[in-house]
Amino acid sequence: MPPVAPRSGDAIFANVERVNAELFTLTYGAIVRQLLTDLEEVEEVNEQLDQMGYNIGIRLIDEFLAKSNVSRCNDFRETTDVIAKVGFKMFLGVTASVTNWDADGTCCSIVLEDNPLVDFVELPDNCQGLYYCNILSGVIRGALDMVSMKTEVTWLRDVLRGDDVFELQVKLLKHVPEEYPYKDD
Ligand code: MYR
Repeated sequence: MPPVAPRSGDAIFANVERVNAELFTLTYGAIVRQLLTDLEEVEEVNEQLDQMGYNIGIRLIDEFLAKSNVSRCNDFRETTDVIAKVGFKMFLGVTASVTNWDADGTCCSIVLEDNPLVDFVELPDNCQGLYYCNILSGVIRGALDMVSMKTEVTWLRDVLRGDDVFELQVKLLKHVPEEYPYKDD
């Protein structure tokens, strides 16, 4: 029998991380599958995933702000950049880019080339109306709600629907800046 070479700590952690990521992906897939079984219409599944994401987002923002050391953003551009570069990295292990800004800086696209949620996923023909990753749009909407930004988040492109990348449009509907009981000066 060949001797078993001891693996370095780094190799073990890399392996644990990979297994965790796969478990996360498979668990999400199982949730979507269950919703497809339980609900009659694909649109209801989309709605349910978005709502689940929203409920996660309104809680996740605290963890994000505590762990990321991100300070208050000056505008919506900075906020979307933080989501794409820091938020996606922290919770999904990938980064995204921000493009397609409108003239007044209230609407843009977050483009995702890698998306671990869809590893191993192929949609059957009867699920073509499904927004498989709708949990993500809900997470963003929920997290932004907690920092006083009302948004509408819509999928424009989806690899599972034959597009080359994932593209989420984030539209700022209303920003209610928090008022502080003191003046900075
Ligand atoms: C502020 O101005 O208070 C900072 C606002 C930062 C908002 C960042 C929201 C992070 C959402 C993470 C989404 C991850 C999706 C996988």
